Amino acid sequence: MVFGHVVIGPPGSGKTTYCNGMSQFLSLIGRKLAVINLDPVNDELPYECAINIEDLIKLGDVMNEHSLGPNGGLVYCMDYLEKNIDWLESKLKPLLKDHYLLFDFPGQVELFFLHSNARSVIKKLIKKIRLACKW
Ligand SMILES: Nc1nc2c(ncn2[C@@H]2O[C@H](COP(=O)(O)OP(=O)(O)OP(=O)(O)O)[C@@H](O)[C@H]2O)c(=O)[nH]1
Ligand SMILES: [Mg+2]
Repeated sequence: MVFGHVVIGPPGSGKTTYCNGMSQFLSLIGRKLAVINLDPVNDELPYECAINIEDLIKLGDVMNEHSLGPNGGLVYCMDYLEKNIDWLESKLKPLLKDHYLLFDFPGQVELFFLHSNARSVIKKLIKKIRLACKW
């Protein structure tokens, strides 16, 4: 069984702060943990990041190459992540045995409502790594 938190919520609601605090707490109680940053807008991460979406795709590159603004660029990045979910799976594989996983998601509402690509990424994660989820 894989344990972890998929941290979602409105912009600025404290998702990254929560991941940072929870990672400190888990470290203190001796748990192995991995924080997975899936927010391409997270510039300065306060936590040590095991997997970073920036290694797959960079928002700045997307905005330049496709003449998109930050919101359109973010939608593009999440589409790209969904289409390349194998990249994430392969990075997660070595962590699944004994790490507690914290997924830091972006907060833009359009990712969850107008477009469902972030929702689809979450569904794929839950299915593929059998992450038990409590909403
Ligand atoms: N007062 C207070 N401030 C908080 C709390 N959690 C986070 N903050 C502050 O709120 C701001 C946003 O926090 P983040 O953790 O970056 O929020 P986020 O949800 O990751 O933001 P996005 O990734 O931009 O959607 C920061 O300045 C935090 O210091 C909290 O529980 N109380
Ligand atoms: Mg954040």
